[in-house]
Amino acid sequence: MLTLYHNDMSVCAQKVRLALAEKGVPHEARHMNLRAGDQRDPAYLKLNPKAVVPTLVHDDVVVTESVVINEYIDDAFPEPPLKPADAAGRARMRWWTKHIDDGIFAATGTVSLSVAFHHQYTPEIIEQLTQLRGPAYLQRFRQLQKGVENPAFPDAIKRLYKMVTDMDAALALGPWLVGSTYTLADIAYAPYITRLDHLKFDGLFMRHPRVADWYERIKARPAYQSALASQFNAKYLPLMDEKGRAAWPTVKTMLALA
Ligand SMILES: N[C@@H](CCC(=O)N[C@@H](CS)C(=O)NCC(=O)O)C(=O)O
Repeated sequence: MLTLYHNDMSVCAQKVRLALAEKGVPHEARHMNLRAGDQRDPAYLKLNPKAVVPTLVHDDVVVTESVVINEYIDDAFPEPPLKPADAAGRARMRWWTKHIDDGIFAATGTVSLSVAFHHQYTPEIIEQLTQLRGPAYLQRFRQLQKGVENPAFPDAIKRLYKMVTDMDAALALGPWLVGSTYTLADIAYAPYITRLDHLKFDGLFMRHPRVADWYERIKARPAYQSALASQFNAKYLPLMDEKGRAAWPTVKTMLALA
C-alpha cells in the first residue's frame, strides 16, 4: 500500500509525483489543501511533524523530505532506474538534488510568495502559521508582502538565475543534467523551471537554448503530462501569470538582462 500526501502546486510534491509516474507505481494520492490548513491536522502532524508536503507512506514506512522520498522510490521500485549506474554519476546527481535543499527551494519560495502567493494568505492563515512556526515566520511574511521590494528578493532571483546557468553548463555535456541518462536530477529540477515558466519569468531560461530545449523534452514526457500538467491548479496559474508579468521588468533590471 502506497500513499502520497501532496499538493497540486507544491514544487516538492511535484517532483515526487513525477518520480512515481515515471515508475508507473500505483498509489493513492491524498491532496492537501495548504491554504485550508490540512497540513496542520493532528493526524498528519504525526506523519510529518514539520507540517509540510510531501509525505510518502509505504506500508508501515513513513518517508518525508522530497529528495529522500525520491531516492526511496527509486530503491523500492527499481524499474526503470532513475539513478546513474556508476558511483560518479550518482554523486553528480546528488550534487544537483542537494542544491535544491541548499538554496533553490528557499529562493523559489521567496520569489513565488513575494510575487504571487502572499495575496492568497488571509490574516487567519497568517496567524495560524505564526502559531505553528513561531514569530520569525510573521517577520518573514511581512517582508514577502512587500513583493519585489522584499529585501530578500534580489538574492533569490540571482540564485534562480545561477540555477539556470548551472543547468546550461551541464547540458553542454549531454542531453540530461547528469549526461546521457534521465535521472532524479532532471525530475527534481522540472518543477523549478516550470515555476519560472508559470511566473512568466521564462526570459531567465529562454536565452539559454539548451535549458529551453531540456524543458521542452521534459514537458513532452507522458509522466510530466500526467503528474504535473494535468494537475496544475486553475486558480494559481492566472495569479502567477498576472503578478509575474508585472514583476518581470524589475527582475530583468535586477539581473541587468537586455
Ligand atoms: N524540504 C522539504 C520542504 C517541504 C515543504 O516546505 N513543502 C511546502 C510546499 S513546497 C509545504 O508543505 N508548505 C506548507 C505551508 O505552506 O504551510 C521537502 O523537500 O520535502
